[in-house]
Amino acid sequence: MPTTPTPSLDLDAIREFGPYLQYARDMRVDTGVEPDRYVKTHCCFCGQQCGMQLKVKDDTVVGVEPWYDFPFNKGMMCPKGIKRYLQQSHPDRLLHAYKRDASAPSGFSAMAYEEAIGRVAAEIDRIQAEHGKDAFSILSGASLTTEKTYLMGKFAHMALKTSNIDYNGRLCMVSAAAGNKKSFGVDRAANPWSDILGADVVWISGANVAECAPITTNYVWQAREHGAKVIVADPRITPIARTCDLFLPVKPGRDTALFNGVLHLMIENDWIDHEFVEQHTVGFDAVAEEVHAWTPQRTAEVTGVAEKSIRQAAEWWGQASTSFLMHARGIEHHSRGVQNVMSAINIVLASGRIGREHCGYGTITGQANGQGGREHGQKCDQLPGGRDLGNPEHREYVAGVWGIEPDELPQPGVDAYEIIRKIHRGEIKGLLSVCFNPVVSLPDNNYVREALEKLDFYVAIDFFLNETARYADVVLPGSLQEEDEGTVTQLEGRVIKINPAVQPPGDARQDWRIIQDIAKALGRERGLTFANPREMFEELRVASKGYTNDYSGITWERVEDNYGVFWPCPSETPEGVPEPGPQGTVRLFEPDSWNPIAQGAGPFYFPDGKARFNVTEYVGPTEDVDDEYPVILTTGRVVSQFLSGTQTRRIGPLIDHYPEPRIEMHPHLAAQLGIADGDWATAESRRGNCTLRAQVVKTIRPDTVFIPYHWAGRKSANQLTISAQDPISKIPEYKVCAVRVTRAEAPPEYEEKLQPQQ
Ligand SMILES: Nc1nc2c(c(=O)[nH]1)N[C@H]1C(S)=C(S)[C@@H](COP(=O)(O)OP(=O)(O)OC[C@H]3O[C@@H](n4cnc5c(=O)[nH]c(N)nc54)[C@H](O)[C@@H]3O)O[C@H]1N2
Ligand SMILES: Nc1nc2c(c(=O)[nH]1)N[C@H]1C(S)=C(S)[C@@H](COP(=O)(O)OP(=O)(O)OC[C@H]3O[C@@H](n4cnc5c(=O)[nH]c(N)nc54)[C@H](O)[C@@H]3O)O[C@H]1N2
Ligand code: SF4
Ligand SMILES: [Mo]
Repeated sequence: MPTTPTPSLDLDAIREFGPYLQYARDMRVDTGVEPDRYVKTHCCFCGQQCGMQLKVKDDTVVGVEPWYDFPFNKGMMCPKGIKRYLQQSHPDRLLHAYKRDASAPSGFSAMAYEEAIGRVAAEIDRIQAEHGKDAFSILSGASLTTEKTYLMGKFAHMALKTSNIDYNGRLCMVSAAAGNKKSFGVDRAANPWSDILGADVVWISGANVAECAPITTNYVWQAREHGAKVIVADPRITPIARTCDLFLPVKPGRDTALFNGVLHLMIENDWIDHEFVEQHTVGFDAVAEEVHAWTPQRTAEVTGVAEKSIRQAAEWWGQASTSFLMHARGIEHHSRGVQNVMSAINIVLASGRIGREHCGYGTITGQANGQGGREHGQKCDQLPGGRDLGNPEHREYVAGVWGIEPDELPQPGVDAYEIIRKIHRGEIKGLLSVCFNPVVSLPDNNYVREALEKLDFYVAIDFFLNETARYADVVLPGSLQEEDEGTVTQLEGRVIKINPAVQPPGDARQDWRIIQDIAKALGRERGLTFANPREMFEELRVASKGYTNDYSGITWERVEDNYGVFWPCPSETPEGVPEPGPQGTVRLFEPDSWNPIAQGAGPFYFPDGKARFNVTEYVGPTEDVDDEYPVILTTGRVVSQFLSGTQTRRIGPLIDHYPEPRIEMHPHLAAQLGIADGDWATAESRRGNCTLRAQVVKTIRPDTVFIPYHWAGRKSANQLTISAQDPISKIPEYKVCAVRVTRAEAPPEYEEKLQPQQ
């Protein structure tokens, strides 16, 4: 393909200190224009994957319209989804390949695409020849379609033969995944969201539903309209908490104690479904023994929640006849995140309310493809279909599908943060990143920056030059979601179809083409010559067949015809086992359901068909407060910004909504520190510091401050956070570390940049 010559990219403004980005507000896209066509597809941002229509004119996305028929959101959207169209013709869009160039004012100059691919292949070859296969690593992402994530795993394991691939879901869904696997044997929300309607009690732990899963708010409120009691456990009175019936202001890092305390009361009052526990679970007695010590008084002391409220929560939960429990990163981003998840599941299992209409459980998936992206082989220990890279039988099956010997597959590698540590130690020399911005999103990011500077060679694939890509030797122009097609699996476990609306502009390419171009330039294109994403999906169907995440019965047509298909959806079932309906397995764990692990022995995904109660011993956060660092810092999100902000910090109307990160603190703490609303304040941990304006609000525990993490450089919350990880899931402990907070002078470097340029 011919390459258009270009001047060097004008990145002067994009600097480490509070980057100047160009804002899409300046684009004057006229949303009133009559489009050439409407494309039914889904949002590129969060895991709810709202159905929407893109308005397309002259190969440009010019606006968004509701798609009322899509059943999950019925035309509703949040501010991010409505403004997403401002990315595609954004002035910052990468239209060419770039190389690092010290003589260019921006540090980068454009290069021909083919030359860039050749350079990448040569560096991969060199590094692997000199230092071994594992010396080249990959960091991938869960905003990619499932087809691309499948390709990334295959590229790493089959073409590069490196163990070292992992993904940004390591920062997101892995505690939920591990807890679900240990309790249920399978990792997916157990129920469709329609089961929330009609639940007597809705329990929400550590999820800022209204800001981070906005459409779910509607489900919760509809349940409330029908009389449901809503319980929210969070250190902050979030917007959903303002409308709940019972608020549990849990101290960060204490959720296992809270759930153990609730189970204690359920046992004491005999609010246990004995028949279900007996028939469908194992391990209850050991858990009962563990929670025996969690009296309401002790639970209150540890969690900071009043004894009265704990008793009320246990009573409502214990006596309900239908219920839905959901949680998100608030209980999962911990060094005991998996324990927290299992302790939540324990109160669900004890109630017996799962696998039936209006009786449900679900972890709220974060990224667009946070579900599908964690299933098909881009995790460091995984093969497609949820199979294990360390399991000889699984290796044999997938190797058979790929036409290679099992011995040719590498052994499991290490998690994303450990990849960074290996880079820091000089054990890994090369990195390819796609759809991941670790400089902003990983904890203790001063360490991450040091590591990136040590790389021999780094190539990043993105459509914007994110802050990590600024460390790259070569940047390749990838595709936006609307420039490609494929499937994603949204938070209910429903596989849906992303439809292409426009072509990638300039030299930009669909990400999968770029990966295959690299494989070809390496001379390692065997198995990586797909003509389009549909071919990848067809292979994935076979590669996932017969195991937990079985997609073999799903076709793109079936997805389009049924507003999505829920996995597992086998292409054939044993004699006597009914095929799943047209929408696949909508609800998991129905009493007489069949799955490939239990083979009819019971509804859960273990050989005996029974769910597991897991003993959840309470262990506090890795770094607790002390005299030197007396305040708890917790971090998270705001409604108008998304993740590392690469995308949403470029969309003017979203910036206007929340232009700068602030340190949220209670008036009591603020008074103690002599800080008024709007004053500058410095939060300092053992790892770094950050000076931001204070936002004094009554909606947070007085012992805790909150900083949203969507900003880079000196505004990044991850300068402060700790890289402690859960020993099982390896998720970082974003939700608790210790800081001290002091009043500060305005930091001159970024005072002037408070408001985006007009
Ligand atoms: N607007 C917006 N929406 C998003 C995203 C985004 O960046 N912006 N990202 C998407 C992604 S990838 C994800 S993972 C989800 C995240 O969605 P959520 O998990 O809902 O969001 P967070 O803000 O990370 O944290 C949720 C809540 O946990 C609380 N919390 C902190 N510590 C604790 C604790 O120890 N215990 C309890 N019980 N609660 C605690 C915080 O106060 C916060 O209200 O959102 C998705 N949706
Ligand atoms: N302190 C703190 N840190 C956190 C969290 C927290 O709560 N607190 N939350 C964590 C969580 S839950 C998450 S999910 C992570 C997210 O952290 P990241 O994954 O690093 O964040 P993203 O902004 O999604 O970065 C993805 C990059 O991929 C690009 N991208 C998006 N879609 C595509 C695509 O289709 N193709 C290509 N080529 N590129 C694409 C975007 O432009 C962006 O530059 O952050 C984590 N970090
Ligand atoms: S960000 Fe999430 S809630 Fe908002 S429109 Fe997109 S998918 Fe829907
Ligand atoms: Mo996430």
